[in-house]
Amino acid sequence: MTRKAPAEDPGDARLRVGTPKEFAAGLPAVTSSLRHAGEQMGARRGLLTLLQVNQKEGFDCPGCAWPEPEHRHRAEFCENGAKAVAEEATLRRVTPDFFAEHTLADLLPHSDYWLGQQGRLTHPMYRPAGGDRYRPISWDDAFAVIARELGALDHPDQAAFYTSGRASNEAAFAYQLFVRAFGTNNLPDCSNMCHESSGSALTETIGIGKGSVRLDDLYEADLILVVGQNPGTNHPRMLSALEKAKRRGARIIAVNPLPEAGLLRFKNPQRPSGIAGGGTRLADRFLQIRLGGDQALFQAFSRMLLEAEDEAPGTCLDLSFINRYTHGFQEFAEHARKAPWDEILTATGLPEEEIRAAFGEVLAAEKTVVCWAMGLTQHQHSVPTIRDVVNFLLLRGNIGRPGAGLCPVRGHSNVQGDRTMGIHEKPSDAFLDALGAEFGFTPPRHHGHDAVETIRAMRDGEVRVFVALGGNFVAAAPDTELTERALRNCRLTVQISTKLNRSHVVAGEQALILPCLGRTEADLRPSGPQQVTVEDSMGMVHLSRGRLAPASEHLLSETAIICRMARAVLGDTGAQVPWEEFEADYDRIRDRIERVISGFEDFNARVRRPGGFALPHPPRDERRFTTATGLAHFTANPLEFPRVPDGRLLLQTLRSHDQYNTTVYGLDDRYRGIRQGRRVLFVHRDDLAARGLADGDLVDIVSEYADGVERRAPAFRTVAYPTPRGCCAAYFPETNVLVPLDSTAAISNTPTSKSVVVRLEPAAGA
Ligand SMILES: Nc1nc2c(c(=O)[nH]1)N[C@H]1C(S)=C(S)[C@@H](COP(=O)(O)OP(=O)(O)OC[C@H]3O[C@@H](n4cnc5c(=O)[nH]c(N)nc54)[C@H](O)[C@@H]3O)O[C@H]1N2
Ligand SMILES: Nc1nc2c(c(=O)[nH]1)N[C@H]1C(S)=C(S)[C@@H](COP(=O)(O)OP(=O)(O)OC[C@H]3O[C@@H](n4cnc5c(=O)[nH]c(N)nc54)[C@H](O)[C@@H]3O)O[C@H]1N2
Ligand SMILES: [Mo]
Repeated sequence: MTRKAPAEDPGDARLRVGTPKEFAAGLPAVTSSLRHAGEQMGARRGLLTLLQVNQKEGFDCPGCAWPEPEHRHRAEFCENGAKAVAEEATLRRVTPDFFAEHTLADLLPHSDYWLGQQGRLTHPMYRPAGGDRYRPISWDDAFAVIARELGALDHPDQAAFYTSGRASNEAAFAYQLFVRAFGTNNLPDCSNMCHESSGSALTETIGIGKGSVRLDDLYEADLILVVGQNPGTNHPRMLSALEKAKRRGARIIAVNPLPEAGLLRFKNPQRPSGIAGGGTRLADRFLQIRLGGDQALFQAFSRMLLEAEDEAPGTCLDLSFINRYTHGFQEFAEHARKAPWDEILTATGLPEEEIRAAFGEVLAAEKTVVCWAMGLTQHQHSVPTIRDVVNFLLLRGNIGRPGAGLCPVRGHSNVQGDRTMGIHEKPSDAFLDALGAEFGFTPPRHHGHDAVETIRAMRDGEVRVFVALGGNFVAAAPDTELTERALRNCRLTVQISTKLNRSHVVAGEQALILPCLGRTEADLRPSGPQQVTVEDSMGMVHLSRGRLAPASEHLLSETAIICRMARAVLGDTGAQVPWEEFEADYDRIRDRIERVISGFEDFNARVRRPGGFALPHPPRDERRFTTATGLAHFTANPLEFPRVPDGRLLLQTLRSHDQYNTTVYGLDDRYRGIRQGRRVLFVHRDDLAARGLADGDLVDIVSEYADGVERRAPAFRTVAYPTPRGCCAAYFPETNVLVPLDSTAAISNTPTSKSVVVRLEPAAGA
């Protein structure tokens, strides 16, 4: 399986490689924000739009899920939030004329960047079976097509309903209700490819799959470990929080194979000294760990904590917390004391002195927070790794008290809220009971397909209709060639989207594009302007209201699309849901959310208070652990780490500074010194030399997996880079072709996008 480079990839011609930056943000971030906004929206609309981001009366930034601070700056956004907004508020349009001019075959060779740059979708479009292009369709006819195809299935489980984490709480609640009333739990979502490992590990060990810290905890921490995360690019507003923590005396340890600019030094563009001065040094220590070595590191820390307690009993562990609130300590301690140093050193690739020096910081800190993102969640052993993070924090009672805790940093701006609303292929019985009782129907009980299982089921002809509420499934999913075949194998694919993307081009026998309003746009219904709600990474729920004029008069809100689709598909059968009322006034949806999901008492009133409200988090709020035993669980996990055959490298697939997942804003990765190109492979200089290669050579990346299928991504430019020996990095989605569908994390089933075994071959013709 080889994926050709897209037509407009500049490849050789324009790529420029400079030195990686040592600081994030500062003036270049400000100019970059304004440039992107100006290009897409014009200077005036651009500036006015940016000033509404994350204000109390404005819209929630569609960029990431990092929470808003209590005291907001006039401009509470970041460079990459600004790009996300500009991307949505663009003045460019993809009209029916565009589709009349381009067949699907014409669109296929174009890059994701080119597709996204065409602009906002304006009309519902339909590609009938056998048609070579999309043509306009009315909303009613579009819903009739969906009703016909869903009605023709032998069983509701032959359909799957994907969600990307930008959907609002109201849209997500209505969607999962529709899907369950239709009769299936096939609700795969982007979480399955993202923080599922965090959710799995945390639910097992502390009883709730969400992080246990708030912003204030970060400010009060003595030590913050930032592990497997690149906040300078992906959560830039987190840098302000780290800076504030730092000013209050926190120490920061960055654990990452790459010396990411944002982790090292930060110039806060919201303070004058940040524009002109040298900025704040963030990480006090940088552990340049090998890919997948984190479980070993946390086992080493736990072992050393136990040994320190042995040496000076009563000084290191929080035994009263352990005795009162936890389960499984003895068994864990016995196992952790034996954590083998030789394997720890191999797995981490770190010198023992460095681990011991970092441990000195751990020991000195009374209150510790661990933050993490995809560097921890997308490995085969991610769930045990995160369990070992929990063990580490439990030892010193670092869960459920101020200044300490677990901080999985979420990606999409409402991915956490969508799960709270029931977007889950494995719903709990309690949730289904409450949903069924409220709406007078019997929800299906058997679990549905997650993202990877959905691809298999489409490939095998078991799922025939695929509906996506946002996202870009074909480009975000692993094993691109296989996923494309799977989607093409469907009778019907339906994409509810704001912008053109690959999932419109690689479609089922019949395909529908249902264009929707974005977060920035006013949603006017007969009962007045509507607002939606979202939940951030720290469990705060607040309102979001767009104000811009919609990109086209033909757009519907996501919620309206779902309600109308539900009426067309379900008719008067099954659940008693007032879809018309829901569509007319989202307060009515919130009334029902309040009755089904705990923590939303008095939802409509509380969410209208400035700043919204916090959802309950029993471990954080009252050290109440909602596990089977009612206690937090220590777990004894065998040490795992990726073992790479001789001559092979371990590849991680990550984000550049100019992209939002599959949306490519531009071709630069400023902090890593890359300009005008995305087909680059970051490799250690000695690993290049060992293969007889040099910096700048053109190579094919070939993935090796037990199924014997050869997966090849051709024509990548090597960049000698400070990454650990044996580890390399390249951008997704270009490298998704290399991630085998069956290579997933144990338990969470998340594709192992951060550990793909590869070999390098000189590119054909190079
Ligand atoms: N601008 C922008 N913002 C975004 C996104 C975006 O694409 N663009 N995406 C959003 C989404 S959905 C998400 S999930 C988040 C993603 O946020 P991140 O997780 O920060 O995203 P990645 O680019 O995947 O970066 C992974 C980081 O982990 C490191 N890493 C990789 N493997 C390992 C490992 O084994 N151990 C350790 N310790 N480190 C490792 C990499 O070097 C890199 O720094 O960002 C969200 N915000
Ligand atoms: N190899 C590799 N693969 C990965 C990852 C990785 O690190 N490496 N990361 C994974 C992760 S963490 C995630 S979260 C997934 C992301 O997977 P997805 O969430 O499916 O992908 P996105 O690129 O975020 O989706 C972008 C599309 O969403 C649509 N969109 C944008 N805004 C809206 C809106 O307001 N409403 C609607 N209806 N549509 C909208 C636009 O059409 C846009 O093209 O990718 C995963 N894939
Ligand atoms: Mo994500």
